[in-house]
Amino acid sequence: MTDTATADLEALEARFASDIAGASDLAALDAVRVAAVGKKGEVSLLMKTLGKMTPEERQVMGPALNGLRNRLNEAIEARKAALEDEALNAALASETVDVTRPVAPTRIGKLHPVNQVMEELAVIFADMGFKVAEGPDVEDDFHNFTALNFPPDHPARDTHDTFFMEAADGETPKVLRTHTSPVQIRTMVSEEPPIRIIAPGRVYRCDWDQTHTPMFHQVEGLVIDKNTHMGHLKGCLEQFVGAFFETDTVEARFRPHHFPFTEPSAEMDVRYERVGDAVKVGSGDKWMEILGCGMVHPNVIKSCGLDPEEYQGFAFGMGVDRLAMLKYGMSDLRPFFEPDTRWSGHYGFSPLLQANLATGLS
Ligand code: 2U9
Repeated sequence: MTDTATADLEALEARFASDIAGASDLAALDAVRVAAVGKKGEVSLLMKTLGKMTPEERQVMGPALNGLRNRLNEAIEARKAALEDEALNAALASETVDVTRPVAPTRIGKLHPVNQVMEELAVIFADMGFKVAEGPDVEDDFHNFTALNFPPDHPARDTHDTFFMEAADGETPKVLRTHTSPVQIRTMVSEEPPIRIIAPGRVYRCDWDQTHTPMFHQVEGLVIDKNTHMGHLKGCLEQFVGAFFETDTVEARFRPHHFPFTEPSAEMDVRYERVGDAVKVGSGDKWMEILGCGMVHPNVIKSCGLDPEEYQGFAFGMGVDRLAMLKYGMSDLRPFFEPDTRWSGHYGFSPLLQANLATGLS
């Protein structure tokens, strides 16, 4: 009896093996799987008959059926993998993308002037050896104020100027960073000098009128080394203004100022004239304030764990939105933050043209 039964099993295996090999797609293969080893498949039904066999028959048929089921399952898996490979290769062959074809500019939109200016800044400062550094928008009091030498009663800490977040249990309240300076603090704490970084990004202040928005963009820069001095600051910033406004005739003047984080501090003005809504820097009879700067305060160097007797450096900061308005002739800040595609169509930049110093920034 078991001899005929095992012969039947061999025939059954040969039939299913041929069906598996002949399955031309995943659906056909699944149909074979159901017919063979599915719940009501032929092999499964045969396994259910084991209970009615004599112990001798079961001793032969049990392992035979188990082996058959395992071999069929393996064959099905192997065929499935082969069919999936075939499907993938067919898709890869038929769905090719020609990446060398030009993209229709209307379909990819425009780069916002703020992003364009940030790209330009990164290119100009990279040429002078600066890296771009980034940090979180939600900051703590230490990185946003204390480490930057803000006294406890400084007006910038007031809720009129700063967005405070509700404190989590047992924690001090977080703030939306009011400047990108915490990024430089984090870099000074975690990296060994020499440091040369710019920190572009969003900043937040409780202010909302014709020329102020509660979120705006800043770029700040920081250089820390052993012998960095005001001459480096002046040379670096004059080179930056010349490159940004694309002129060889930058004339700058530095007016004394006060910031808690720099000493001495200054504001830098440049000679300019208006040409329509945009400005031409390097000629004319007017002076325009362009940025704030100074030598990093020894207290700031100390709060980052560095020795102010060994290290010194300079820092600067400016508004990116204002830089964009000056260079590209926008007179109103509000549309910067409105979803008006006519505005971005007019003032936006092609994302396919990368700012670079060789062929031009914009
Ligand atoms: C560290 C040390 C010093 C960053 C600086 C300014 C001067 C500045 C304002 C210009 C217009 C910001 O957008 S604005 O409102 N900023 O004038 N920022 S020096 O000084 C730093 C920063 C970080 C560790």
